[in-house]
Amino acid sequence: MDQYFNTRLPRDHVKQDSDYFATQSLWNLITNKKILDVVEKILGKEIMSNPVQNTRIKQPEKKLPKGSIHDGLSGRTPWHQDAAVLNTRGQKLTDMVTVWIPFTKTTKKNGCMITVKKINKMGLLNHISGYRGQVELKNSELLDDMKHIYLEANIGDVILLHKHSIHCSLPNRSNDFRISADLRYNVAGQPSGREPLPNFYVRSKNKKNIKIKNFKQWLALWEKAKEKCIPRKYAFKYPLPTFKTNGRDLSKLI
Ligand SMILES: O=C(O)CCC(=O)C(=O)O
Repeated sequence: MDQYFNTRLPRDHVKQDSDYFATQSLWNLITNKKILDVVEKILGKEIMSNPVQNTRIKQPEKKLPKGSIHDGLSGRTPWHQDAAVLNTRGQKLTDMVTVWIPFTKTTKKNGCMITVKKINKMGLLNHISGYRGQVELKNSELLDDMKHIYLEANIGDVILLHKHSIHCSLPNRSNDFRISADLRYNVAGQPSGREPLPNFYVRSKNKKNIKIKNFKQWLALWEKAKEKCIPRKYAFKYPLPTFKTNGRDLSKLI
């Protein structure tokens, strides 16, 4: 179910009938002028849609099977930096911004994201693989007791995350779904960090660069990507950022 509502192909076991959620309304959002105007202020005028995109339906935690409580999509998202879910080239070379969009009002109670003041300028830090393979900042328990900033949001708001912003999300302790999308964009010409998934110009000074112009063409890109992923049986893999020295451990930096 969660994969059915996810924008992108599943990470593993990509098959002919693998679900992903590419709809006209999502296409409209990805290419929305107001969103791109904001992204342009951060990334500049040459912008590509990045395929590390998710739509999340966070279910009330009390209704979740135990194994899903920390799984990121339907449950809590562990502390992480978004650059950590790119492949190694992407981790090194890609300037990416996340545009997080609530479809339901998002509060402390239903599992908003949180961050901590003054810890977002440390560059990429070491991550580990959580118990369900989710990407998790190493030593993240150190953040649990720090003073948190609650990124609560109303419908119509957007939250922008730098690729090195340290964040996680709280459990959904309400009785309703918490629904959101996190769209991502990168500076054109840089690796997407998830080849061969769709990475295409959405804004450029040279109009000829805008080759994907409508929902049908976008869908065709995903189908083409799927064909490439089926024989290798996965859509993406990313070695976790693990630097040789422990100087990149959160514990050495705070
Ligand atoms: O929506 C959430 O709960 C977490 C989102 C997130 O961590 C992200 O977009 O990187």
